[in-house]
Amino acid sequence: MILIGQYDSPFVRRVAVTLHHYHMPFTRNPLSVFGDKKEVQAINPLLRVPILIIENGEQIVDSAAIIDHLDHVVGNARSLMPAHGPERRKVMQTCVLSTGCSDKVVSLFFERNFHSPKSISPELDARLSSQIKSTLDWLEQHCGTPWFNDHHMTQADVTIGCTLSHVKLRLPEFFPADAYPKLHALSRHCEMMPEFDAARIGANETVPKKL
Ligand SMILES: N[C@@H](CCC(=O)N[C@@H](CS)C(=O)NCC(=O)O)C(=O)O
Repeated sequence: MILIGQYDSPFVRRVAVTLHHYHMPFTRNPLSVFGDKKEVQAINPLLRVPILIIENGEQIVDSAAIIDHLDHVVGNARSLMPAHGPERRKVMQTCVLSTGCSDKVVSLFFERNFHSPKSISPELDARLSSQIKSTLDWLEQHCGTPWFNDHHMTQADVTIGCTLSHVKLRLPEFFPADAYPKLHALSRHCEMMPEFDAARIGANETVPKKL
């Protein structure tokens, strides 16, 4: 399998961590949605990563669709997504909130990175900031220990771990050291796992200053 995308994307990274967790071999093509626009858009008309090319050549886009495929391949006994019931709903909802938070972090970072301070909309900045902050507050409030769902590592941990490393990288002021004690502990716990270690952001995996 080939995973396309850079690890500074929380969406690409959560796919990589999941692949490593399931011990599924893959190679990575770290194409950039900025520097390699044509190549990425030839595969995904939305010009977004991650993209996973599976063994038969099929191309799957979107981290949720990719992880759903990987979960089916490993089967219920090994899947990071509980098979049914309230636990499945909780993990699903948590992943939706965590990836939604990452969407807002990407939007706010792009807004600030690609506009001059004069042309940034303060209203949009405030809206995105409140969406990020209130979602991190919700995650903190519902976070267990040592994992989000206490004793079981699930896809919620993979996804939140990647959301948090991305917030720290792009908008660290939203995740100060003296706030969110449970999320800081979860982030440290995740980053010590070999599957997270195997998906560290490379020094050259960056976003340009201009589109
Ligand atoms: N819902 C998608 C979101 C993917 C996404 O937003 N990827 C970003 C990288 S962090 C991207 O490719 N952005 C380029 C763009 O939308 O212009 C997923 O879960 O895969």
